Amino acid sequence: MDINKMTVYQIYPKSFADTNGDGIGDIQGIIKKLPYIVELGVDCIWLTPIYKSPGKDNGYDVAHYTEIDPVYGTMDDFDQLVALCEDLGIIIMLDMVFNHTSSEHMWFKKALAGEQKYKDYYIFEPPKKDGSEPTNWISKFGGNAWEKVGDEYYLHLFDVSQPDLNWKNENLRKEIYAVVNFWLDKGIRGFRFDVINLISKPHIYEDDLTGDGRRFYTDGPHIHTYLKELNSNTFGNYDCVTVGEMSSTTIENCIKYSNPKENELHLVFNFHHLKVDYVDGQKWTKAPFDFLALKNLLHTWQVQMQIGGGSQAVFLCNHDQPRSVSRFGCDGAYHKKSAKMLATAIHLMKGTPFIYQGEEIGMTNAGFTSIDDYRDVESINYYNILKDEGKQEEEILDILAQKSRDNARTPMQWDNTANAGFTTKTPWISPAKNYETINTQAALADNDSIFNHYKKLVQLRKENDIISLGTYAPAYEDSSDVFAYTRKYNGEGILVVCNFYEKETEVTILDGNLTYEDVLISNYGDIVLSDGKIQLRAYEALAIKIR
Ligand code: TEU
Ligand code: CA
Repeated sequence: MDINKMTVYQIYPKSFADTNGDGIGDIQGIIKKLPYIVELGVDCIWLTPIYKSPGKDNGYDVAHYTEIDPVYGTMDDFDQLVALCEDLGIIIMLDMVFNHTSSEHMWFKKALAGEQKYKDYYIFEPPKKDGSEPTNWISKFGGNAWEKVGDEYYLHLFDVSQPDLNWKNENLRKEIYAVVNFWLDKGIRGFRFDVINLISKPHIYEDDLTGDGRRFYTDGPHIHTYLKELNSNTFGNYDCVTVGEMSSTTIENCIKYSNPKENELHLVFNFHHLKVDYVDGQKWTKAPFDFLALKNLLHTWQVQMQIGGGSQAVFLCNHDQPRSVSRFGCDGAYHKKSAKMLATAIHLMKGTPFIYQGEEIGMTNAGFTSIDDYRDVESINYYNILKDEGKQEEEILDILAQKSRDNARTPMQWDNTANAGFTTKTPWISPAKNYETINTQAALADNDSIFNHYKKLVQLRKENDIISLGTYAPAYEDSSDVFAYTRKYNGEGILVVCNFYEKETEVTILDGNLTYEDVLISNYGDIVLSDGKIQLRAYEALAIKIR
């Protein structure tokens, strides 16, 4: 499997396509839309969790790892999808959630019933002497990370309904390997491991006097040993692609996670570049994004991962993030131009690009104005926390409109009919109001669409070794509005130049002999050169051949 030539398309099944009118996307919906995925040209589809789950965190609270949740269909539906994808040469990447289970998982139920074997699958600790929580750690979804049952507490780094698993326990690790092997036996060759760098907890549990506790369990003490063991007991024996979701990680660890010599994973996601609109590191705030920080983080990770021989997933959006065109581009007057610019910036980098469903048509933030529109557990928790802190309703809704994960979870916009063609009945979450103009039907009918730009980028990566294999170097590092880099391979290269703003700007030509024929891809269709400079219009993006 050539991960450098591959582009992955992320499907959030719940919001993709509903075929039975219950308002929730399903496996048959994915099957129905396979021709659309083929048209885009991607090599792999990542499905966020479709396993049996009470759905408190939309499937990231797994109650049974080897059963399909009835809301998505049956195992027969899944097998049908696998067979169809195999014929089409599309790899299915499944989401593996092994930091925690649902509190509805049989293991946890047995643990609560007092069965020691299963208690040891989780992390139970006695209270502090005063009876309070074992540590002051904060859950990622708000509040203390420990929940009391009887006279003990269990750890939940996420929702209270997501108890953390105890990876120190070898029996638990074997259960996990059995799950991965079950899906390997079904022919699955792609895995995305949810918050996998949080599984190795510290030897002792202590208060974090300087932070929220993450420094004790992020990239924890045995993490590399666990991943090597996971690899050798499961997917390491097959031709697979794996990607680890790394929360608050470091480059040094990500090199280890993904350098082939380490036999851990193939790719990593990091999120530092998606925190550039946090105020003082806090997500639940509202602010414009810091372009220089974004640029610096993208460059630093590209360069350092290259030096260390690691590989990364490159992306601007997923089901946990606001929509990239609303966040880093312009979802008004320069919708098309800026969406194509962002795509160009990401897809010509070193690594494996991930497209999040709807990104390829420039889907925008949800535009919700009432708390009743929101469904996400994290958003609702923080709505209440911000209220308790004394913030006004209007300000809170403003923050949610910018930061909520539901921005990316509105129904996929297929056409201009009711509910964006996602369902014939009531959708589980409302679509964004702009579906009448932003939808796949309109995109497919327009040669100049964002969709066609993505399609071209996916194709270029497959055909062009400079993009898949070339070395990366930052360009125009001093510019305050342009993000640019070069890629070089076997004496040939490309220069990628992206204006992140509406305001026109310019950069000095590196090579004096550029002509329009040298443009590999652009969002304007022509290039403006004058006085030895490339003149860049609003949100202009260009990839130019260089020597
Ligand atoms: O997300 C991990 C995670 O910590 C972040 O994505 C988080 O939701 C966000 O940054 C908070 O500000 C993964 C999954 O992608 C997410 O959907 C799950 O809710 C979470 O793990 C728990 O399984
Ligand atoms: Ca359905």
